Amino acid sequence: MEKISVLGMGYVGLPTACMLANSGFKVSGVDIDKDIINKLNFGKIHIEEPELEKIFLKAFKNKKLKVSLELGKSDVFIIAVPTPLNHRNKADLSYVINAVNKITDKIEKGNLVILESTSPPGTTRNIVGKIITSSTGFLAGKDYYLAFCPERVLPGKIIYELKNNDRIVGGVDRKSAEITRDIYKTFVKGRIFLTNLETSEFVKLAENTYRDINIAFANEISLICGDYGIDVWEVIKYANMHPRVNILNPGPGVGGHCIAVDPWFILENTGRKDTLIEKSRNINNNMPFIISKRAEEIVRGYKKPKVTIFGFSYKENVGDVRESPAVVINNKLTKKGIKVSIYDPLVINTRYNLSGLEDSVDGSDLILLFSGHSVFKEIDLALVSDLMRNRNIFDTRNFFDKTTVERLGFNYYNI
Ligand code: SAJ
Repeated sequence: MEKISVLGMGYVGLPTACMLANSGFKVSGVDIDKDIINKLNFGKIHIEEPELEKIFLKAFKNKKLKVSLELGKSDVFIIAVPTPLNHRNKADLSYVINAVNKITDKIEKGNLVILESTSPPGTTRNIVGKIITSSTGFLAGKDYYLAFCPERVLPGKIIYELKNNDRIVGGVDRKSAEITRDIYKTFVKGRIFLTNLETSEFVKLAENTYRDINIAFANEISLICGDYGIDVWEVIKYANMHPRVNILNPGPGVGGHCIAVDPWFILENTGRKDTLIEKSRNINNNMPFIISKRAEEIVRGYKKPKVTIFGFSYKENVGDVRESPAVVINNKLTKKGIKVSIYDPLVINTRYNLSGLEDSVDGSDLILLFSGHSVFKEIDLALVSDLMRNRNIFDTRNFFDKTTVERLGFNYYNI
């Protein structure tokens, strides 16, 4: 197994392709987006991620990684394309299906096909495997190898986690899982466990669903604490001192393409109703509405109010705004006739109108801290306070120090 094609040059496919190339494989990175391929061929990456540029340039300059719109023949095909949610909360597998259709033209006996894209249980066997069999007559485990090897990396720490996290590989048979393990073992320092296809698909979904439910619990108790006039952050801090308690943080909503999506994939094909999983999703989805309502209440009474959102990406220290609940908050406030300005120095590619720090706070009545980027710690709040019309901070992440901002004359509101 020398030649590997990675289909999908996104935030999982590109780093994985670079790692494999730097481990000595001849890697071909394939994407359907011309702009991405052109940019990569110019030696530039299209994703903001620490260390990624360095490992990409190494692989690219050594000619171990080539990128193209066309898929060629290969020993291994890794599918790392998006699996978004459609409007009925079901997995949109169209990118996976397109990728598999391309593979069916090139696959030969003895090749290995690996699905990395997070998918509902059964996808590797019943979608990937079935398409290959119906187009080529090849049987998984007999004529070619088939595996599921989910990514588990955290945006912002992708390169570190690609190397160091444990991996759970599912194979259609033992041999498929073993060959996959041997390929990933060339760069993974973590442990690699082998199981069957459906178990590894489920494990990936269970991890993200567990996190979603934990955050939903944090969000729910934040609302209940509000009823009692108790500070939820203090409650969580003390509760987490118990050796078997680890409550996550409440926040203005759960975004990104994983935690807000994967719980629906777990439920897909089961027909189960009234689940804890669905309730948690709804609690988290409701948070941006609760936050925008509260912001509206804070500025009620001001003439032509202006709100400044600090941090527009779906979470701290990343520049990714796709599926960011900040978008919901922005839309809600704008619809209410409130002027919204957005300051996020990490966000580069967006159709939203972003402002520099001074413009964004000039004449503002409220700073709504949405994502707690570390760089915000360096903001001169005294200068900001001079520029604002009314001094209010709504800190949805417990990011600022209450005493410090109050000393500067701000009214401080927490979640
Ligand atoms: N959030 C909270 N409270 C918290 C933690 C997160 O409100 O205590 C919010 C964040 O602000 C964000 C959302 O949840 O909007 C998701 O952020 P995240 O940091 O929890 O997760 P992702 O989506 O960036 O990455 C997750 C990771 N999964 C787990 O930690 C179980 C990552 O390891 C996965 O590889 C990734 O999903 C994925 O691709 O599936």
